Amino acid sequence: MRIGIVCYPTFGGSGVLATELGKALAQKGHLVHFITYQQPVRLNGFIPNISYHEVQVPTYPLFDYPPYETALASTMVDVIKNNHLDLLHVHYAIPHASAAYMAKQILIKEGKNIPVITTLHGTDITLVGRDKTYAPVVAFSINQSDAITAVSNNLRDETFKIFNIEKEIEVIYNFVDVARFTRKPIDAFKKVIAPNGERILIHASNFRKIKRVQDVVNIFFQVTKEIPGKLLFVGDGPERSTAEDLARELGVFDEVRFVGKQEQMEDILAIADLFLLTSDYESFGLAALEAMAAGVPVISTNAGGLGEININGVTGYLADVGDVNTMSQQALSILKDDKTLKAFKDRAAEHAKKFDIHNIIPLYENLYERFL
Ligand code: GMT
Repeated sequence: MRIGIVCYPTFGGSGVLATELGKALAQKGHLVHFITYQQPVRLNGFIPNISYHEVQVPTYPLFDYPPYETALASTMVDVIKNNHLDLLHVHYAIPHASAAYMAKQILIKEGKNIPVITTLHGTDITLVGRDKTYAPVVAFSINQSDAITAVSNNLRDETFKIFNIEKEIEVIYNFVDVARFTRKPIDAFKKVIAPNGERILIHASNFRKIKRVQDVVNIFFQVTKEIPGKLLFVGDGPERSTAEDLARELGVFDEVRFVGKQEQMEDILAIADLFLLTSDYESFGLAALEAMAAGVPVISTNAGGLGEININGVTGYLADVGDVNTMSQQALSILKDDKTLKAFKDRAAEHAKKFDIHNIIPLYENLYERFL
């Protein structure tokens, strides 16, 4: 098949997922064309069967806001026509679903009906999409898609609650390449981070408000009152300074490392003992799944779809949003002895296999085939 993929090229979960999907499809022999405004971060190195088309947005003194969506729709038309694409798969509704609708209508006038599949990822519905500034366009363009998928049952249900959706929404869970995340820890790296064998706790996100990174610091503070630990913060974003300030205030700053945006998550996760995800909402929590695939148990909130991947008492624990006391106790109960920790690690790794890339990619292929 010749497949166009549209996504955000950044470190966010939707872009990571879309890029990994494209790479996996290309490996299976499909021809994949990425259409984005920048090279996606996980699209590194030359991969046969993959082409990348950058959306150029020419500016003009009249434009306070260069019209990205118009440029994107025009690029879609160009790429679909010149590469004879069979379908277009857009990730994150805003503005990809409406740009795809525009491209589809243009091509219909030229005698080509390109199927459009929209995958909903989370904030495109629950946070940004529901804002009345965007909602009518989001609802309309989702309804105009030939197929709609959501990354969890929770997101599917939320979408039906928030919008008047006239079509079925299929749930296709996010996936992880388990083989890639099954790594032996690099001892030298572990020694640098935790020279005295401290437990290593980790959080990875875009540090937006919704992630509640202050809760991560508070949990770490409570844990290290009882056992020695180090905290790794991976990623960057607006709330980073909040986390830094709180770590200083609580006197744990020296035990915390901010390692910034990282591509080699598998190497970092390989040395970690516990992943913390304290979000107000997660449609899925791809970062937590990647942690589990690397054998790292997860303490998370029970918000959104997190309960669909993190199994309470098995792969980690879940607690109410903001309940840092419970999450600290849960963290301690996992980290308290090597035997318990090992049992949680093994079960997390085992459970992640359910979401292995090899199980999920065929679900997308089956969906595509229905439109050919
Ligand atoms: O979490 C973010 O802010 C990034 C966002 C994105 O669109 O990249 O992540 C969303 O999509 C991921 C991939 O499907 C999910 O794993 C995340 O849970 C979801 N984030 C939220 O729902 C807040």
